[in-house]
Amino acid sequence: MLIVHHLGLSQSDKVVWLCEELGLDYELRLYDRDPVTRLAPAEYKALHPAGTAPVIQDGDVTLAESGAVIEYILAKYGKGRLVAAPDAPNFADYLYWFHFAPGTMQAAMLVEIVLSIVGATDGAASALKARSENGFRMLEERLGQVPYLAGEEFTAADIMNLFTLTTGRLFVPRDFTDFPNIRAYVRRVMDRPACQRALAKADPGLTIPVD
Ligand SMILES: N[C@@H](CCC(=O)N[C@@H](CS)C(=O)NCC(=O)O)C(=O)O
Repeated sequence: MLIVHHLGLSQSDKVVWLCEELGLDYELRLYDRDPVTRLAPAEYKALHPAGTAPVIQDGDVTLAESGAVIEYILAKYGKGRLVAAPDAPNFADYLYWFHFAPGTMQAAMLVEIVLSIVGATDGAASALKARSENGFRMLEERLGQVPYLAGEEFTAADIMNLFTLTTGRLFVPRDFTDFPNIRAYVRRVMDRPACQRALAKADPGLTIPVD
């Protein structure tokens, strides 16, 4: 059976969400972050050399890296659901926004965390910080044009991006007052029953930033 190892308050919540969307039979194992470092505990780090969430196990396969994990589950068990096919007009959009989450936004969030730890405020720090600002502006613009990131339909590109707009803000606070399209989008995708089920299973009792 597919085993999803979920680290609390982490982007492995997107794997739980995908499994719920697809109606898969899976086993969920929960881990708390170290209360002091807020990093993964030793037993989570032992699952995969990367030492980061998400990690899944499926038979002999142990896989980390969020994009790889989501693509693996979609390819093995998705039956064509939640993806844009190569011949679909929005295929390039699907790919772009799918990879936008780990490739741009989460990298930018990590940079912001490091900058705040070292207290850097110089020009280089500002230029690096501008990356996430630019990313949020791009998301706001895109979501003013289409209801979902890949276009008219909800896809795995949306599953990839929600963490940055919600739980990720517990680590890097971000005010979306001036981003009405992002706020409406977050409510739209979080209203999905599978998303609600995933949040209740992955981080029970957690109130995550929505607006
Ligand atoms: N590029 C990796 C990044 C994974 C990552 O940094 N995960 C965070 C959770 S959001 C983590 O494991 N943090 C705890 C730690 O580093 O110990 C991916 O997309 O899976």
